[in-house]
Amino acid sequence: MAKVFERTKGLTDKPFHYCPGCTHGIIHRLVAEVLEELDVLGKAIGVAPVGCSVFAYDYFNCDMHEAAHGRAPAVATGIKRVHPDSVVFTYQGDGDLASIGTAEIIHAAHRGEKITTIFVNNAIYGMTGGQMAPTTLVGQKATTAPYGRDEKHAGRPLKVAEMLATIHGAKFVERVSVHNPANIRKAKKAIKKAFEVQLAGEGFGIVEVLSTCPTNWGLTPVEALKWLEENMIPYYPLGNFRTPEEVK
Ligand SMILES: Cc1ncc(C[n+]2csc(CCOP(=O)(O)OP(=O)(O)O)c2C)c(N)n1
Ligand code: SF4
Repeated sequence: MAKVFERTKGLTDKPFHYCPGCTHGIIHRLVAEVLEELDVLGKAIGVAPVGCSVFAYDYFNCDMHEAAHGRAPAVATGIKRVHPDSVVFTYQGDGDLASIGTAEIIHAAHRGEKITTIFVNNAIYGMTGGQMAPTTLVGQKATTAPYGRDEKHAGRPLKVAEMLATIHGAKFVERVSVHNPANIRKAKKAIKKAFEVQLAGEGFGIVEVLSTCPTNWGLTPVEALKWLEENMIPYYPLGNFRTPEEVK
């Protein structure tokens, strides 16, 4: 019988530890499939963050390195400069990238480092129990904002893709979502383009992926997908903010 679907070689056999309905797993699969399709698993080096995806180093079937909280772009910079022929990526949550690691991501983009960042925005600190992140929506409840994020106190949520698109060295910037199959397909295309930008030697590339955290949002997996669509997408519009001519 003809095989119509096969598990990607880009993932190891280790079962994911993610909560039921968490979309980190989908995003892992997309990155792994892209690395396999581009035939770069043998020269890919990923940098895992601190956060729920800390064990990414066990899941991706390529060389992996762990970084201290928020420092993945700095670690990836060093790896890429020492091994310019490798394909280097970071996988980071919004607490990791948009809070403690804000300086590292802005300066990696500013320097035009030839690395690819997969930025998982689930609007909350997942691993540590649901604290407010820079990306938490106004009115959204968090353990450190029990009445919901107050704009007067915490400002508006940070739009990372829009902010990085203003930086010259950021050559590919796109925001996608994985809340339904059509968007999962678009997300994969964007991730592939971001890696192609690196392979073309163009500069820094980032894909912001809107993701769910049913556990800390206090919703079922299905409710969480709906909540993302109805609440996150209006504030975080999907789309491409920058693509170099070479990969259009
Ligand atoms: C230097 C340092 N500060 C704080 C922490 C605690 N910490 C671990 S994970 C995390 C937040 C992770 O949230 P996010 O990056 O959004 O990823 P998620 O778990 O939601 O995927 C924090 C604050 C730490 N491990 N190291
Ligand atoms: S706490 Fe949230 S982000 Fe972390 S694995 Fe569970 S659902 Fe996913």
